[in-house]
Amino acid sequence: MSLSLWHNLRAATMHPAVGQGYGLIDDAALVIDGATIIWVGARAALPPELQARCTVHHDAGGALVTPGLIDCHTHLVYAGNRAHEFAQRLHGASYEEIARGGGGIASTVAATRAASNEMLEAAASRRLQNLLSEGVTTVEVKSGYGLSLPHERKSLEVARRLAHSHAVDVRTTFLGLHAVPIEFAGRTDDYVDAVIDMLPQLHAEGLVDAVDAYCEHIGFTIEQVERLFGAAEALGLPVKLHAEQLSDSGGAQMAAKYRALSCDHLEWLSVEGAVAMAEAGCVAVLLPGAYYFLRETRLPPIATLREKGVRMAVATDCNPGTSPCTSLLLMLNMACTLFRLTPEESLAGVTRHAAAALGLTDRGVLAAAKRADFVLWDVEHPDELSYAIGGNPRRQTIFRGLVV
Ligand code: DI6
Ligand code: FE
Repeated sequence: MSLSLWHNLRAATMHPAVGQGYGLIDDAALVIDGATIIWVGARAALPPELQARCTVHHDAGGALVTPGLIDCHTHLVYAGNRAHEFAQRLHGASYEEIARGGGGIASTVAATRAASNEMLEAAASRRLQNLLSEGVTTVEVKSGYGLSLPHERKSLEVARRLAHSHAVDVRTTFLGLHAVPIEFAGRTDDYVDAVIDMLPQLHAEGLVDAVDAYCEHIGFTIEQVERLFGAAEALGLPVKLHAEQLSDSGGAQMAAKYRALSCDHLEWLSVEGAVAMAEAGCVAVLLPGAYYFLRETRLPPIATLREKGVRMAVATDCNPGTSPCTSLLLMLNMACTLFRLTPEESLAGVTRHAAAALGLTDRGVLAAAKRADFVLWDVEHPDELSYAIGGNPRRQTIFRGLVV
């Protein structure tokens, strides 16, 4: 069996067993067997018999290596854009007013339904390429701009197909409870029933890795989301939740009852919510792009999350309404500047903790038995990844053991 050796690199393993923060190893070596890492450590500690079995040697030229980045919250598959609403907001309209007036998510639903599979895939592919250019190797993609069985299926299929044409692993999340489509106007509970009916079908087609919902006063109530979560639980599907973004509705406590993988946004999260999340092992996915773009002023309770031991992830929330963002590196910077995360916390938020937010245990750190998804960067120290605004220091991505 042929092994490959990567050497002359500095590793930010992100592995707590290696050390606090980045789990740094200066002058590191990595041994890869096919798509799997089988050894990581200081080069001087590499067992000679293992080195002897390495038939391919890669000199990383002193680069920094990190795990492949994971964008654990995106709405990548949609048609059109909402630049006109951005302009409306600059003239004083609020996001909620635009949504109530029939714009917002509804306008993207109309555009997405009208788009052909090819158009939808091309639009998503352009956004995905931006993410990949900055070292993303796993991306989560939510549906939620279809809102009927055929259109939700179309979005999820497009998302899955992206993995065939790009060097990335795609995880799909069914977000049927994103908004009420016009054909159900005034009949929200009937729409919730319809979504509960869609779930087993989409699941049977292998299109659903997790189930999400938009729990908000302009979205769905706790009771409505609970009905869907009950159905997901019966199918053995994990759940996650858009929670406490614009108000504290107690969504986090409810999601914790269903052992949600993550609660996302959380600007209005209460202490009780944070405690419930900690007890359930639920990851807090922080979305500084949406906070920035909506010019929110209320920060997620970072100190409380830290104190209660809730793991924090960071993602783009790439969507046309509240975070038209395809730069995960920019989110690292904003997580630090806006949310006051440390650079170590930010990088953990797009690696180890992002993996946890997707229920994935085979990635997010550089360690033996993990997937060989990693990125070489032209930086000396990992702090530089969250420090810079713009610029892209990625040198090379290795996906499943292969140089991309
Ligand atoms: N995620 C969402 O689903 C909504 N906000 C957010 O952060 C809105 C998406 C949209 O306006 O299209
Ligand atoms: Fe979102």
